[in-house]
Amino acid sequence: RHTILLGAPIQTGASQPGCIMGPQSLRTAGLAKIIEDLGWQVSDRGDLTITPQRPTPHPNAAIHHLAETRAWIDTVREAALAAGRDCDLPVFMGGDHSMAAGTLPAMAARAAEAGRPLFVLWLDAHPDLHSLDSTESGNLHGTPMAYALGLPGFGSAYPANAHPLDPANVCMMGIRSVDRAEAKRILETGIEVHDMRAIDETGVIAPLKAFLARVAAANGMLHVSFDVDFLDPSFAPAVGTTVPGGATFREAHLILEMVGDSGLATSLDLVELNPFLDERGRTARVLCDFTASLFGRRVLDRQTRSY
Ligand code: DIR
Ligand code: MN
Ligand code: MN
Ligand code: MN
Repeated sequence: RHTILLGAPIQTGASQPGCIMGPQSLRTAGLAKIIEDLGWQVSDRGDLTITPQRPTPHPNAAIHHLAETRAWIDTVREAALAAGRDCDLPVFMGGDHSMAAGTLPAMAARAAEAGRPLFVLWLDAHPDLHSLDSTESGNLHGTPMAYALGLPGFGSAYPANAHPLDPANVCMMGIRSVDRAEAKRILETGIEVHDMRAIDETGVIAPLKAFLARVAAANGMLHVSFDVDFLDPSFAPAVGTTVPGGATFREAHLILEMVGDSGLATSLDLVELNPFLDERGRTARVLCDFTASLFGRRVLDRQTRSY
């Protein structure tokens, strides 16, 4: 099987710089070799770029870097669709989470071509359900899920979304920081949200098994969107928006192994890694380990490694 690595060093959607180094940090941590050692063919397509943008104004004055975000969305969407056509499981290396405003519509278009529904497993402290009208921080990494679902509040500032996601096909885990406008949208759309309270009560196995069974029954494609702040900051500190009480190493590991066992994943985002905030590459290596789990690594394959 074949995977394509694609870098999208976008950082203008986040609150502070550093995600521009995300793809290079994952490469330095050995991501390609780790996946190759699991028997995959790996091609690294390098990093995407955008040209400098003239600022575009928006009625919501909190918003910053709208023109850059829009340029990234268009660039990422095209390249992600091509990568999705050319391999079994592309890995999109961010970059902040606004990258997903490109990868989600691309994977939805890819699924439509294949005549299959797209499902999304969203691993994040945040639901990223803001529109351009509702964001208070103005950090556009808080908007990709709302945009991918085709929810209102984007006007023509983001490109028209030709393949909106079905909210019934989205499963969120790890959620523990939700703004008021986002909470409203969770209720309105009925998205399946397993917040940290729910995970404390039920664990990850039962809800994930049920979701994966739905994907399999529908012959769905499955995109996994992995925001570093899904993880507890105690072992994954390299992210600009840490939220205490995140997924433990063991919870995250189990989730990625279960998804790997299912063989259902057809694309992966690795986003919000800010190497400027890391401790000697620790978080990049953690991400590589979880990616390896998704790509099929199991305990008996693993070489001893300490952080
Ligand atoms: C917050 C934080 N909801 C915002 N969002 C983050 O700025 O809109 N998403 N950090 O990853
Ligand atoms: Mn996010
Ligand atoms: Mn189409
Ligand atoms: Mn987040």
